[in-house]
Amino acid sequence: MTHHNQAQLFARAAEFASRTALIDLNGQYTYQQLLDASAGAATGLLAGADDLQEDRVAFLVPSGFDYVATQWGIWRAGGIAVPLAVSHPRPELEYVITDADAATVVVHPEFAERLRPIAQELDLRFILTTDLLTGAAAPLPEVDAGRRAMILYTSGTTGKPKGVVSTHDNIQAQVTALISAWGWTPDDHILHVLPLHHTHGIINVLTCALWSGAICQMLPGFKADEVWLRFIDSDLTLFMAVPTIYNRLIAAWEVASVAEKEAMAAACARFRLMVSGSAALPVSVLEQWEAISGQRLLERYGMTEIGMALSNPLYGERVPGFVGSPLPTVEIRLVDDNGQVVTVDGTPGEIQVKGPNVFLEYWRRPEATAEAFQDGWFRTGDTAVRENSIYRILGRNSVDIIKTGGYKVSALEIEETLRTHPNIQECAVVGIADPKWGERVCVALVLKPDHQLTLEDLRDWAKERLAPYKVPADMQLVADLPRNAMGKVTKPEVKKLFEVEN
Ligand code: MCA
Ligand code: AMP
Repeated sequence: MTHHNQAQLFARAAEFASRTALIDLNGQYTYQQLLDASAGAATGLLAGADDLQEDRVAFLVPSGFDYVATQWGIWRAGGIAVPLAVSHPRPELEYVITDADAATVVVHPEFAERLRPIAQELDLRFILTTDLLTGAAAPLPEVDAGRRAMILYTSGTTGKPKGVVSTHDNIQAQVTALISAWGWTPDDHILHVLPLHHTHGIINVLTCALWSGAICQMLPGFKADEVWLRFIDSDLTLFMAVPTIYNRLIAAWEVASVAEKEAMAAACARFRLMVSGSAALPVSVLEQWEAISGQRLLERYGMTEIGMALSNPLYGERVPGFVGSPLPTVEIRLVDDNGQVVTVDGTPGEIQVKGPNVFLEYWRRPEATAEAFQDGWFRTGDTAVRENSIYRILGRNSVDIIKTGGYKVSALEIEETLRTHPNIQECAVVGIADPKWGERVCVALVLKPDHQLTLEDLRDWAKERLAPYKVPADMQLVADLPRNAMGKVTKPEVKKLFEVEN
């Protein structure tokens, strides 16, 4: 592979210098301001060195200009960006910082006290964004695009989340495929409401916008009423979100007045494209949204390890329930249970992916990386079927992977944490189909003799240890967990405990 310089994103930004790049709660920023602040940040991070040489820099910064300037600063200094989630409690943050073996943490003052104790305990360099982003710029290194750029943590079927390492080339391939497929131009203006520790928010929304010379308007999180206001008040052309968010926008529309509904519909009519992904889009949601907004959502399929892989067309028919066909430069094959490549339409198989978009490795996990590939193809663990050249997702290979609110969570990881609760003897976590969340996290518990536990107490306890989307939404107390003849917990039986309830 020929490697070019990582600096392409920044060279492009220089061409758009005087244009608006970002809008956040504090104001508007041009591409030049982003270049200046990130050069200062890079210089500060380098602290006299020539190149960070892939040192990991973890950063906890709310959505907005400071987040992007920090991310760009890390890249321009030759570091690996490790975004931390503002919603995470201390143990989750500590896990990511430790696993990534970060030497430096950059933190916005709002979150300083959450990270300071961790930085002290681990003896890390601790920098406030207020200091980093105002520094003067010195010459910066040339960074080869084949180098590691980012680590995103993703839950898997085994234990703790793994760090997905993408190179600058991977990011460029992921971004440019989407820009060409979805027709991004400098005239686009997107509203960003997604978390910034996952691909959807970082690549599909933020980096595609900035690569294109477009405007990215960043809100610090999703609130349905606020989003409707922005739809009405801003000249937006694009919106991208998870099905749970479209659900909530529909719910807010339902309680609006007739006049408000007219303004909402008129606002939506101005968009050129709205996209859904990260979890299956129920056909009912697609239909309701189309009735409200006049927009037929473009559903696409992706994964942290590969960026986006399959997409419905920008022009042409978007068939409800289908995720379309391979994006430019992405190769897809389906492989059946016997490891054979599926050649006939209508036969289900595991989606396997090849192309410049596919990640480099799981951070410091060579065995997990090797297991994730079959003959050079990345094994997604998702099953699909192809019909008339377009793909439909059928489900996942593992019951222990749950998708809730667009977040991928591991049942085993949650169980591991819950088992450390002093009142819990045994537990089994399952994902139960849910109209709001796609799936919701539920746990069957066996308590220790003579111990009690309410759902509220369990949730309070879990919130201090797990990301909010991993905290069980529902629980059932049982005398024993259902097991098969081998003594293994039977998850389908556990699921029935909750499904009866519905
Ligand atoms: C939060 N709560 C939940 C969940 N999440 N309850 C059940 N299930 C959940 N998943 C609870 C909270 O604990 C809280 O309860 C109450 O709901 C409100 O919490 P809040 O934090 O306000 O929720 P929210 O912020 O409104 O979250 C909803 C959301 C969010 C905006 C839809 O889940 C979200 O941003 N999802 C997007 C995730 C995403 O970007 N995924 C992309 C990764 P209490 O009141 O008791 O405290 S996937 C990806 O990148 C791949 C590549 C791809 O294909 O895109
Ligand atoms: P993550 O690892 O968090 O990036 O999540 C990737 C997973 O989300 C995929 O492996 C799928 O299971 C799921 N996913 C993403 N997009 C879709 C979609 N359009 N339909 C169904 N599942 C999806």
